[in-house]
Amino acid sequence: MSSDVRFTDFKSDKQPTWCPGCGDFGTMNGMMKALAQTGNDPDNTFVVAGIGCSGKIGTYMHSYALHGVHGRALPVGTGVKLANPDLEVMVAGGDGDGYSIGAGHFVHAVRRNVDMSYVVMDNRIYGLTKGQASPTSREDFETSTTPEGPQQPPVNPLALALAAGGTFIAQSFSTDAQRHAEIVRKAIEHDGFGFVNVFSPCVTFNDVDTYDYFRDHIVDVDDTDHDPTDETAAKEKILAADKEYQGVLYQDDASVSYAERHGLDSDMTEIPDGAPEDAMDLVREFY
Ligand SMILES: Cc1ncc(C[n+]2csc(CCOP(=O)(O)OP(=O)(O)O)c2C)c(N)n1
Ligand code: SF4
Ligand SMILES: [Mg+2]
Repeated sequence: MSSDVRFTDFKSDKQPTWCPGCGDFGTMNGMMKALAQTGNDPDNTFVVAGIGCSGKIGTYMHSYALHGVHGRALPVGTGVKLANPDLEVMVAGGDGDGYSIGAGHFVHAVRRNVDMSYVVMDNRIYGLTKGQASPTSREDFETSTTPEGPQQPPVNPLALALAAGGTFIAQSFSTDAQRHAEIVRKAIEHDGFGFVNVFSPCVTFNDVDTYDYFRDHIVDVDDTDHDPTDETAAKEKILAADKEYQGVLYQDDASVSYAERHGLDSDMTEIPDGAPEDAMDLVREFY
C-alpha cells in the first residue's frame, strides 16, 4: 500500500466500450477514487466482476481482476479475501447479476460479513443483453420481454440486505462524483461487508430511470436527521417507497467480520492450549 497513489493509477490501458453517457463511467471513477483515498494501490487490490455491461469494469480498472460467471462474483470475491486477507477485495456487478441470478449469493455474502465491498451498478435493466426487465425494474416498465411491464413489484436491494443481517448498507448516484466516492470509501473502511447500490443510468435502454429522474428524486440522508446506527430509522427509510435515498442508510458500528468471528486473523504460529511444541514446529514450517 502506498500513500501517494492517484486514482488514475487504477485506470487500465483498455478503453471502455460503454455507450457514451453510461452511468458506469461515473461509478468506476468513484470506485477508483475511493480505493486511492483509502491508501490502496493496484498491487493490493482485487476486483471481481460479474457479467453485464457493468461486469466489464474489471477490464477497465488496473488491478488484479477476475471477470467471472454471471451471478457468481460474490462467492469468488469471498474466496479471494479468505485466501489472502491482505488484498483489498471489491466485487462489482449489475442489478441483474446481483439481484436475479446472483440473489442467493447476495443474501449469503451479506450474512457472512466478509470484509470486502460490493458495488452494484443498478440501472434497473439488463443492459448488455439489450434492454430486458431486471429485478429492480418498475412494475410498469415496458421492455421487449415485458410488453406490459413486469407486473410485479421490484426487488428492494437495501431491504434484502437489511433483512439478511447487513452491517453496512448504502446507496449512491454515479454522477454525484464526490459523494459517490465518499460512500464507496466508507464501504471499504467498514469492518465487514460494505454494500453500495449505485444508481448508474443506462442511457440506451432505460428511458424512465434517467439522470433527470434521479436528480429530481434523490434525497441525501445527510440532509436529514438520519442516524445510520439506528436500525429502526434505517428500516423506515429503506422501506419508504416514494423516496430514492442516497448515503449510508445503515451501519452497525459493532460489526464483527467473518475472519474476526472465526479467528482467521489469529497468528498460526502461536501455541494453542494442548498443542505440543513439536506439532507446532511442523505448523511453523508453513509460515
Ligand atoms: C448463466 C447466464 N445466464 C444468462 C446470461 C446472459 N446475460 C448476460 S448479461 C445479463 C444481464 C445483465 O444485466 P445486469 O446484471 O443488470 O448488467 P448490465 O448489463 O445492466 O450492467 C444476462 C441475462 C449469461 N451470460 N449467463
Ligand atoms: S447499454 Fe446501457 S448499461 Fe450498457 S454500456 Fe450502454 S448505457 Fe451502459
Ligand atoms: Mg443492469
